[in-house]
Amino acid sequence: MTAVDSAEFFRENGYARTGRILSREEAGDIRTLVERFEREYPEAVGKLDLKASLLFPSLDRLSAHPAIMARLTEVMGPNIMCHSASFRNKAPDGRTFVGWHQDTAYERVEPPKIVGWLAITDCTTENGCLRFMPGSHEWGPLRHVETGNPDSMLTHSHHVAEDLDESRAVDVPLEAGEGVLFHYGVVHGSAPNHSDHRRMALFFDYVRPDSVHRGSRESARLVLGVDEAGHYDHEPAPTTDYGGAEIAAHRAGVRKLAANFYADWEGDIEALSGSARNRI
Ligand SMILES: O=C(O)CCC(=O)C(=O)O
Repeated sequence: MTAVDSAEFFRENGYARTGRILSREEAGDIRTLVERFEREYPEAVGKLDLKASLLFPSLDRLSAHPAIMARLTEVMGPNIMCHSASFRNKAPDGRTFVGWHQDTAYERVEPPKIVGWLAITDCTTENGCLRFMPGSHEWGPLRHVETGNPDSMLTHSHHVAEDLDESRAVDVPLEAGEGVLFHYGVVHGSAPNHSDHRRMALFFDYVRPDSVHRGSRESARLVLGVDEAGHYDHEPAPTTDYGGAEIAAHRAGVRKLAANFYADWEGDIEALSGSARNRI
């Protein structure tokens, strides 16, 4: 049976399983969309790493899915913006991993963002499901180190610098179509994929419209309620899959995000992602 955690569990532990958001068939449709995109535009696969919901109407609709909104409002209130949508597709290579980290390491937003992470394929301990350090969202910002490890799925290849008591870690296996919400400050990661198939996941970063973001002005898309604060530029809804206007809106949004998240990045923003992260 699909496990569901309460809002109280979220406040205590920094994460909570949402239960089923999509049917297996609907999750399969997203997989098909991604695989078709990878075949047709292999050079653009990195665009799936950030703000992917600006490129496809079906992902934009999913970012505002009533079942996700119902769970989010319990912990975020009635007004919600989607700041980014990212695929994390982990090859079955036994190497690619996500080190223990807090998302707050490179992005400071108050109140912190909440991530809605959806399993597109079954995500198991064997194929590297998400793992959490329960309660670590209350630990405050931890020091992180950048390792340069090419097998890290994180573009800064960072992880928490101090020793963690791994015996406290909790794996969160999910069936395709199930989700988990987590607090931006919770320590999380995922181990290599030792199965014979790719692990696929899609997550949305959600912010409150009245949240205060460190750095220059960014954009986001209002998915629930109203924006009375005006802290973010409003992003347009995509109307066609990977059309010209969609690509332009995506580029504009990613540039604003990258100005803060990758402030010290010296390379080409377009080439930021898709290296280890969404390897086919
Ligand atoms: O999908 C995963 O395994 C974790 C991804 C993650 O934590 C991140 O990209 O910040």
